[in-house]
Order: sequence, then structure tokens, then C-alpha cells
Amino acid sequence: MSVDPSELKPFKSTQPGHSSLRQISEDAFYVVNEVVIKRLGHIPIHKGDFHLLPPKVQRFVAEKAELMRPRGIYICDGTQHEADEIIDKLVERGMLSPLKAYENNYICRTDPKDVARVESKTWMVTRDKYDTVCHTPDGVDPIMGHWMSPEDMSDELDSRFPGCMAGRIMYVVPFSMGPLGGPLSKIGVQLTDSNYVVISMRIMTRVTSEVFDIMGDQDFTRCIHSVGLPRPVKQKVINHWPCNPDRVFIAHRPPEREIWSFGSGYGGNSLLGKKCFALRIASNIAKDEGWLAEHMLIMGVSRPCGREHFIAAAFPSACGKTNLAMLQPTLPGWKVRCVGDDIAWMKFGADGRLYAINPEHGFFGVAPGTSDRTNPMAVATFQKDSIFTNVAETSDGHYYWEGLEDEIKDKNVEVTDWLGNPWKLGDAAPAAHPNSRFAAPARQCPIIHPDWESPQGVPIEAIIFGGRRPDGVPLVFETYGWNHGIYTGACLKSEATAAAEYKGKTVMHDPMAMRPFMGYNFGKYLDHWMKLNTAERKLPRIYHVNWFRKSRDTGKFLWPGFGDNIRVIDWIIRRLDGDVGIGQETPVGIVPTKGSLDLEGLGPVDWDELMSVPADYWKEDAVEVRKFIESQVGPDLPAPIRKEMDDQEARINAM
Ligand code: OXD
Ligand code: MN
Repeated sequence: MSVDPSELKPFKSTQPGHSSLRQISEDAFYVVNEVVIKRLGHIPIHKGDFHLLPPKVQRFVAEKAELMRPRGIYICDGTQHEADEIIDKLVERGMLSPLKAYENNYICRTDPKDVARVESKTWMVTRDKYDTVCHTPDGVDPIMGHWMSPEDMSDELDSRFPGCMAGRIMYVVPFSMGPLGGPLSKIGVQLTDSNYVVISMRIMTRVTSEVFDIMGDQDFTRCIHSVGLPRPVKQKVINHWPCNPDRVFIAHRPPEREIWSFGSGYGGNSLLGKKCFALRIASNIAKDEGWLAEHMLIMGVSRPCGREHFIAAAFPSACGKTNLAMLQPTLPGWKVRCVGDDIAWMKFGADGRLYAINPEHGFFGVAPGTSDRTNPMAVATFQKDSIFTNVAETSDGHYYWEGLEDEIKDKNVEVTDWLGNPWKLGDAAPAAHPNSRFAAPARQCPIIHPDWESPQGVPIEAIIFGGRRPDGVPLVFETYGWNHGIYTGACLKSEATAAAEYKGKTVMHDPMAMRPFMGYNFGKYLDHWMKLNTAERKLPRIYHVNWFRKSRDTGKFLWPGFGDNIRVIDWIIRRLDGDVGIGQETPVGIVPTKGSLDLEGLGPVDWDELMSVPADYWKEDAVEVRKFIESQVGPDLPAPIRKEMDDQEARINAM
């Protein structure tokens, strides 16, 4: 077979017509394989054996190395030895410092310009715009999914990626989302020039060279990440945290199962297994293969009689998913065990039940607000082998953030804030950034479920949606069925969060808690959910909860939350058992009848306000929701979901 000589020319960023998306064709690759490897000759392999990689990974690595021109390639194996080596290097360089009060805990500060997911610079790239977004009226920007054409993406990549790793090492990180080789699991390979990303990926996913052994004919998701600051660097690198905030660009190509991320080193922008793969790309794979990839925690709840029920729950970012997943019940005899705190991949099994796995391997939790009072199990999880980013630090080697005020043992201890400045209680600015995080191995959670790594997953009986709703929304309600549940999820709203670039406390729509993570047209997504309802399946029941309602008089929270949320879960489980007497119909769903929640041992609770469905609030809400759905989903809204909206509106208007 002859080879097109142009395939063999070195990659030149200035070459007219070249593209970052240029790929060596399959046929050509096998013929030129040796040549590709030779062409890599000028890029030393610092670790690993390139020849032992599966050919399609060799090709991926070779193409991208040629494009990004790192000074060396490091093929990760995911071992402890490897992690220790990288951590030692980062400590020596001053990027990480040990938190001396713990075993193997490290603190890291980012460039203060790189602190959150950048939704406005995150794109889905499809040939047809309406594969990504819904048909919105002229002048209305879709808020679910940002679309970019392949041509525009190609230009954006070409202005960033050629030569972007100059002077840096390119790490090749093989990882599995879900237990290695499991029927619901998927594999990926991330290329990155950030060693912070390498050690974080090792906590958050299963990084192992065994991924290459099991790859066989399976496809893998290609993840390309660069901090976007080639050497020599012409500006000061703040906190040893290279990044390029002005040029951040994160793009997904769902049909190609490919992710490109440039300019940020933090969180969901750079740990590409998480939001980019496990939600945006995976929801596309799930649509094609008939399953669900959702922004949901998974918990196992055992009741005093010993029976266990698995529940999945979707809440927007920073609404307490991690706290709920690790809830410490205040009712005697109850036990909660955590399967996952952020993402669920769910597929119906042969027995008609919906099985869920947590595709992740660690927790990347919001630090502020996490304490022995609010989430002792998370605290126990991150006592060792964890990384803390943008938190504050005490002079005796502890982490510190808002919410730990009462837990500082030595009140004279000095605190250094997330910016590296001295800080003291009462200072106006927070000690830790509101989106500061801990990354901790899930297996260290004292209440991790024994089946959390079961390849088949756990059977889900109930799905809960929820958000921060200060007004109008009752503590809990059950929806009237699968389609009403989907409609309720589509209407999900919550106060804005620090996990992304938004400011303030406005209540924003976050349909299915997936607004920032939607991988394709939201109307088609609702349709996909609806079509999972077939006669032979046992569908989970769908609920809505709101721990955050405030009194209209006092402005104080009406419900204590945290461990007392078990009282709501108890009610949900009794409903699953078929106890109809504990529910009463309202226009939005079935709320608990008075006295049907176990409130034993709680202080006074204003039941009437907590459970009320105020007509004034819901009438206004129905108008606002219709406007939102018409403008954001419009003609893409499946007719049965439109009917749910019409019916609910009619019920509300009859109030
Ligand atoms: C997260 C988020 O980091 O939802 O989990 O923002
Ligand atoms: Mn999340």
C-alpha cells in the first residue's frame, strides 16, 4: 500500500490549511506506524513503552504530540509509586504543600483567575446545530448547551493547540469510568500537560495501564487537555499554577467521543473524566445505547427492619449532594451507605429494574460548609491521601474554610487564606474560595457501600430531584408518574452556585440538574427519558424535595436538613411500599398528609408553611415556567411532556 507523503511531513502550525483535527487515516497509520514512532524520536518518552500501547492509542498520542510538541511523553500506569514521584516533584516545586496534621494530605492554590467551571467557554460541536440545542426563537440564546460548528471549532483549536505544550511534559493518562471492564463502564485516555491533573485524575477515576490491556476493539474517549501556557512563559506564573484564563476553550465532539480543553487547570474544566466525559459525552453514548448518564448521587438506605432501598438524586451543583449521599440518620435504626455523590450511569437490567453505577472513583466536593456537624463521613474520608485546592490553612497544618469556625481546636492558631494572606475570624473576605474543593478517594469513606464497585450496579427504586428554593416549594412531593416526574425534573430550579462563574443568589433554571452538562438537544433528551418507559420495566418513582425553604415571616430555614432528611426519605420509602394514606394530592404532586412524617425528637416545625403549595406562588411560577419551556425547548418539547405542563397549569389555575 502506498502512503501519501503528506502524511509523513512534520506538523507545522503555520502550514496553510492544516488543522488540529487532522488525523492519520486508519490504513495509512498501520503502514506508517514505524515512521510515526520515528517522528516521535525527537520527543523523548520519559516513562512507559510507546510500542506496548494499543495501535489506536499510539496513533492518538503520536498525532497529538506532533500537534502540541511537548518536550517529553510520560505514559502513566496509575501506580502509587508513580503518584508519589509526581507529588514529590510538585512539593519540591512549591505547587503542593503537605498539610502536616494529616497523612498525605496536600494543599494547592490556583491562579486566582482559575477557580471554577467556565460554562460560557464550554461548547458542544455537532454538524447540525439542533443536535446540540433546541429551536429557540430569534434573539433567545439557548441556556442548555452551547453549540459551535465544526469549522469554527477547528479555527479555535488551531489558534490554541499547535505547540501549546512546548517545554512541558505530555502525560498519557489511561482511565476507566466505572469498574474496569464492567458492563456499564467506559474507558478514556487523557493527554495533559498538568501534573496536578494527573494526580487528581488518579483520585477521581481508575487510572491504570490495564485499560490498555482490556481495550481490544472497544472505543475510548479521547481527552486532550493543555493548560495553554507553552514555555518559555512570557508572564508571571502565579502560585506555580500555569493557565491561560483569557483563552479558555472547552469543546466536545460527541460523535467522535472527543474532548478538547485549553487554558484552565481546575476541576471540571480539566479533570475531563468528570463533567466532560461522564456527563456531556456519556449522555450522548447513553442516548445511542439506551441508558442514562445523569448528575445524580446514589445512596443505599437501610431501614430498621433491615430492608435496603437504593435512591438516585439530582441536585444542581453545591446543593448538598455529597451531604445527602453520606447522610447520618437522626432516626434510630436507619443506616445510609454511599454509592456515589455526583454522577450516576443507569441502565435497565434484564429483570426490568434500573441499575446504577457511580462511574467515578473519588469525591470532588465543595469544601466550605463541610464539617463534623454537616458531613462527618466526608470529613473522615479526607483525613488522608487527599488534595485540597483553594482552601485556607492553619499554622498547625490543618485545612480551614467557612463552616469550621467552631471546630478549630487552638483558637490562637494563625490562618492563611486561599490567596496566601494572613486571615482572622471576622475578616470580611472568606478564608477559603467558595468553590474550594477536596479531592478524596471514595474507598476511604467509612460508609461507602460494599457494592459501590459492583460492575452491574445497584437497583434504583426512587429518583429525587431538588434544588435550593427559598420560597413556595414544599419539603417533599411525589410526582404523578414517569412523565410528570420528567416534567418536574425539566422545571428544576435552584439558587446560583459558586461552582460556576455566576454571582449572587438568583433562582435559576437547571433542568434535571443538567443545564451545565447537557450533551445534546434537551427536547431529545426528554424524549429519550420518556421512551425508557416500556411495559416490562419497573420504573423508579420520581420525587421532588426542597430542604431550603425559608419562612416568609422570619426568613429562617423551615427545615433543619442534614441528618433529619432521613425523615423525608422514610416517607418516600413508605410511599414506595404502597402507603397511600400518607399522601395528599396538590396541583404539583402528592405531599405528606399532616403528621405523616416522623418528627419525633425535632424541635417545633411549622408544618403548614413547610408543606404548603401557595396559589399565589405557583400561579406566577406556572406563567414563568411556560415562558421558559416555550422559549428554551419550544417545538422540541415532546407532546406528552407538553401535556404534563398543560395539565399542571390547569390544576394550578383551578386553585
Ligand atoms: C461539581 C459541579 O463539581 O456540579 O460536581 O459543579
Ligand atoms: Mn456536580
